[in-house]
Amino acid sequence: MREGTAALIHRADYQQPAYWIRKVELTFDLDPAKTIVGSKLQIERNHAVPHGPLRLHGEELNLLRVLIDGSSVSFRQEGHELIIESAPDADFLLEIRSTCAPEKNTALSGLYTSGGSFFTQCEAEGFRRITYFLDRPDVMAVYTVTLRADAKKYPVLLANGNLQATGELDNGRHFATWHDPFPKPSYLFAVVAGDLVTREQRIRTRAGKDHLLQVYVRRGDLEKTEHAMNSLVASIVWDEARFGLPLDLERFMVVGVSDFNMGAMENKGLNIFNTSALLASPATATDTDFARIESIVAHEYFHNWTGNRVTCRDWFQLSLKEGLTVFRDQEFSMDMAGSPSARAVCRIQDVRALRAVQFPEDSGAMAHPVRPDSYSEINNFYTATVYEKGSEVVRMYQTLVGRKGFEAGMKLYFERHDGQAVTCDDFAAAMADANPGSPLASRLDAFKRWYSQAGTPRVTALGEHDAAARTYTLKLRQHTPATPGQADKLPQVIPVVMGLLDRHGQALALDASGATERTLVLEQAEQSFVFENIEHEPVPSLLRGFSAPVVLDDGLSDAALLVLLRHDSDPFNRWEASQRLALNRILAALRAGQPLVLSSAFIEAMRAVLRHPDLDPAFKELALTLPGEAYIAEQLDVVDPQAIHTAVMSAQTQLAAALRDDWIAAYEANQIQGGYTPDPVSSGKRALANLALSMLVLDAQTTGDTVWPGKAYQRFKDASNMTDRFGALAALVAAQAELAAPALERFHALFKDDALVIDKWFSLQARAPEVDGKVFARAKSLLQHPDFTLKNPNRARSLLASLLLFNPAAFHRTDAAGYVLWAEQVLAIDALNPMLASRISRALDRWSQLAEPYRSAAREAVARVAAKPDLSPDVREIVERALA
Ligand code: LYS
Repeated sequence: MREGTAALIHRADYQQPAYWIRKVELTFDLDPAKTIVGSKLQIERNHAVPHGPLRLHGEELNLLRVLIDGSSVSFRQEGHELIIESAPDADFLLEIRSTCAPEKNTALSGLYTSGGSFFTQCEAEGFRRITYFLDRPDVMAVYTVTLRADAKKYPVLLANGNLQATGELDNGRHFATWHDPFPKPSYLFAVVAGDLVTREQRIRTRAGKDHLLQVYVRRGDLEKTEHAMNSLVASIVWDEARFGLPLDLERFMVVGVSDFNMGAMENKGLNIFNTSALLASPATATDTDFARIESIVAHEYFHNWTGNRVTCRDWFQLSLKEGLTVFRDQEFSMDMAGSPSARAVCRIQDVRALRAVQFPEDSGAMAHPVRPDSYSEINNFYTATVYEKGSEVVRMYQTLVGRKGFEAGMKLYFERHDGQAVTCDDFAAAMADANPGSPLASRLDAFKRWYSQAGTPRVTALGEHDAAARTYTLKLRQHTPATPGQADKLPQVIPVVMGLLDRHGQALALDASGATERTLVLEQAEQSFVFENIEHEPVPSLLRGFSAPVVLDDGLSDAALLVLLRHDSDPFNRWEASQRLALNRILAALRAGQPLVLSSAFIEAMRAVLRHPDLDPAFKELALTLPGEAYIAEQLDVVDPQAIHTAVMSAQTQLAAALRDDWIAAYEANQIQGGYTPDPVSSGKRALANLALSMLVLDAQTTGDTVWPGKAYQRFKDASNMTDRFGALAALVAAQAELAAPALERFHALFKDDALVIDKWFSLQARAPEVDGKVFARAKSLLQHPDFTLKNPNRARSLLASLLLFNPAAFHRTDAAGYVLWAEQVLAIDALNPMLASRISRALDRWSQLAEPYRSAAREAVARVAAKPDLSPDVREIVERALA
């Protein structure tokens, strides 16, 4: 059912439910057209709140009957609620029978079918599309679930917890009963039924308990599950070693599904994964895919404690589990990477992603605090702010209390809250109470502004050297810009990890102890820090490791940045210096409206990085990759996407030409002999070789050289793994080389039966650097490709998110054709899958920052969509916020 403007739900209005559900018994008679769900709920009144009617959520359900303690009862249905006025005061048993239609469920929320099997997705509010319930995370119950289905079509029947019974039924049907001993909120419920195969492994945890691990996938995909299984085992080992958190279930299952709205879901003991976040083989997945799978498998597994054992009281607290779990998966990936420089590479990649997506979010119409104050559709708040900025907030706790202190805080958090549904405040209190006397404990209230204030703080640093007094005074200032609904902000608590270097790059002692690194805590609008015994003007290295999610303006000259790039002991800041040098050039050209000319100092610095004997290839690749167009746009008050693209392309062409011989050397030096492994060292080499190749093919387009495009084509044909093959293909496509077309055709023919690879094929074409509107035209024509469909979220995203969200120069056109396409596709997808439509609709939530003529045309497109009466609440919320 569709409604007009959806109502806002406010965090301040939270109230406990009027009833608790303690036990749930569900039976499913599975049928794609009409599944019958029987539910028996043990309910008791919550005496802590005023007496009221029992109001159960239910959507898209067909109600058959309602009984209380075996007798019929009067009830009414209002909107998405089933209301029973006269529920008993004493504990009672509520029985409900209803049906739903899984095969018609294109929203992929609740119970749905995909590839002939049944799957569920309940977070945040999908359970109410399965049966009537108090579908809110603070209602935790023990579930017993019986699945009945055709034994031939659905030989595998899975639900949360432990398998209790199985057996045959009449008419070729069979059943399985599962019991989950852990009380859980409904959003963690899951069932799966289908014709699936499984990879199994047994492990023993430290306590000597045996556990069964299973990865379920479609027939034919089994050989692509080894990496996921290895990642799961590594995650289990890591969580026990790092945080003392063991696996608490006899059996832990992971299931892959091709139709899924996001990456994966942490249902208790039965994680469900988008196949794109699960399946990998060297021939079909890139290094990036391998790393992403490892981190998502870990993320969902880590939720078993941070999310499942301790869950959220209400959805405003989403970052309590997501920010914390992203932090945990980032730490895991770093620990898995091993060497300090491989750890830094992980950190750099995480920060790059934060800046590319969360920073723009935080300065646009959808800006919201890590703990939002209101929403109309909770699905719209599974955002980079809640996840990635939330993770940065957790990281700052660790910076302020230390690694040991953080572990102590986690321990106290679980001692206090295991089995409960709690808030971000509870987490903060545990961290502070476990670390009395820490810089966190004394400033906890101010620190918690990170949860309540939206917007990215701007920190300005000004250093002053007093030669006579031999002191260096560092003045730090902070300011957080206004965001929708929050005009004035208070100062935040900002940990600034820093050091000072002399002109030659030598680290200076910061105090009498000789320490060369310190964490300054900036907590006022303006604060000065004085360093003694500083002979000469130093070069400050601030915000090492990106110690806080802020924008830093330290006004460093190119000369100072070059010192940092060459000598800083902090690899993150070395990388940052490379990015700042490039960014300064690009911004200067854009602000002056002049063509970009790279200075020879910059080019020589980049050459030195490329030639450096000790730097890792992975680091070199990151340092030599120019800042992304979205991040550049962030630095400007008025954004002209075409001008930004032209400047970046020009910088790239110049780097390609000026370093040609070094690119050749780097390409040749980074070839790997022998079999494929996705370890950080090999993937770093492949990344640098791929960057070098793309530079050489790009340069060949200018010079008319045919050797490098030919070599790229050869590599594309002969590659023994997807990273090399796709890298070569991407080089040809990005340069618009003549060989791109035959390569694309060949690639499609080779992989036509592998949906995940065909997604890459679409995405590569839609993300290619725009030249004269060709990329847009090609992407538009791909909408008609027989392999394209809006119904599969991975496929829809591969073409449309790539074009509309990640290719600004192809999307923002002076003729507004991009906006017309946006409106058309958002509406078409909204009719099928509101969650997906809403994601795509966000491509225009920053229209007001655009330069003309983009600005007016974009606004018009948003207004046109907003004028449609039957939008989903999901899309409605996005377009209305955009226009507000
Ligand atoms: N909790 C899931 C995760 O691990 C995502 C659920 C998204 C629900 N709309 O990130």
